[in-house]
Amino acid sequence: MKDKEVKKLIDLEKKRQKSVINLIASENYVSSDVLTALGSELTNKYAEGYSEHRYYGGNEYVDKLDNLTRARALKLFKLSPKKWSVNIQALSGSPANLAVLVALVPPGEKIMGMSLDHGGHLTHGYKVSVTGKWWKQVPYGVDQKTEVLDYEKLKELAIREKPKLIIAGYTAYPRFVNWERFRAIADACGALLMVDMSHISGLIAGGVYPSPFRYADVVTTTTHKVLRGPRSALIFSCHDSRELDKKIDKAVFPGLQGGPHMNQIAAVAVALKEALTPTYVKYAKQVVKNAEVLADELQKLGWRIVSGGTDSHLLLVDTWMNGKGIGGKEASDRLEKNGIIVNKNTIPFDTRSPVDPSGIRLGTPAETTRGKTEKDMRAIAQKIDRILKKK
Ligand code: DSN
Repeated sequence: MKDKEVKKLIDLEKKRQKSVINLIASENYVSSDVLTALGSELTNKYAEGYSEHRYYGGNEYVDKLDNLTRARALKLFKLSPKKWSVNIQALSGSPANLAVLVALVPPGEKIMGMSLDHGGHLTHGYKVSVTGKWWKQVPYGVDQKTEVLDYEKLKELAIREKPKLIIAGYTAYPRFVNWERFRAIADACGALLMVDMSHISGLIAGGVYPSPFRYADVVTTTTHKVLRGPRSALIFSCHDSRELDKKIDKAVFPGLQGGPHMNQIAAVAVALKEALTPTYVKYAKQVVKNAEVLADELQKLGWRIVSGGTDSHLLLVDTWMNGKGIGGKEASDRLEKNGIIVNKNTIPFDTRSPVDPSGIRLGTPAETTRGKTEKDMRAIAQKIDRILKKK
């Protein structure tokens, strides 16, 4: 690479990534094939439109790549093209979620989404996101005592508020979600059900987390978390008389975006094929085992784990413990100084501020990619404990 300044920064970041223990629940390390596709000549191509209906010439191979990627995405989640469509052009998770709302919910209407401090995402209608400005969020959360979803309370809320669309699937909820119960709630108030499976799509692909497809009308996912692809997103929608898929395609292009990033789409295709292998299934299983052991060991060392554990790749540690411990910011800073990268995180019913909340979020996808197993997780938990308890 001729640009020495940029080369130096890339090399330093590469070195940093290798030298730390990465417990950011939403990060991962992609394969060299994914990197090759990302850095390919496909970045030179403009391909506005959809396969076989483009606004520029020269899309012979791009169309083939587009068709291949969509076929792989449907195959990975065991979906029939007769029942499901997938849009592969959204540039990442936030624009994907916005596209669904633009397509399916008139501005000013209500959308029901989990509050940010309980584990929801900004784009599920939080006030600082455009999704909270153009639509009215009906916020919901977990039960204060159990710290898990209370489906009866959700149903009462949905019937009272009558949102047009309900969003399930979160960024900081460690437990299984009962998609069937969500379908019943959506039906009880006449809402569409959208599942944002960004955090768990890799676990669903690996068969270690329940699939939402039997129950949802629309499913969005980023591709760079457990799924281990490039930063991008997929939007799956039911392909029926309601024409949700057509509305979503129009919202993505020309509604919100211009030309798709075809190099990114090629890298998604590579990651999807990787996720279709037995090696990936083994990986997904290990991700969950590692998270369970990390939670268990921290609990043994005296830390409170939100909801008492995890069913997935992530866990929330209450580091504050009603003033007996330390704040999430200090915890995250201290860990980073000692080579462990995490993010500070609110816990449900947090009394502290989001910039210095009561907890941290830990995830195992990245370290599992690097070959870590249960014994490493026990050692990491002990290291975390020593760092956080140091006076
Ligand atoms: N920012 C991602 C996360 O860390 O969960 C969600 O988009």
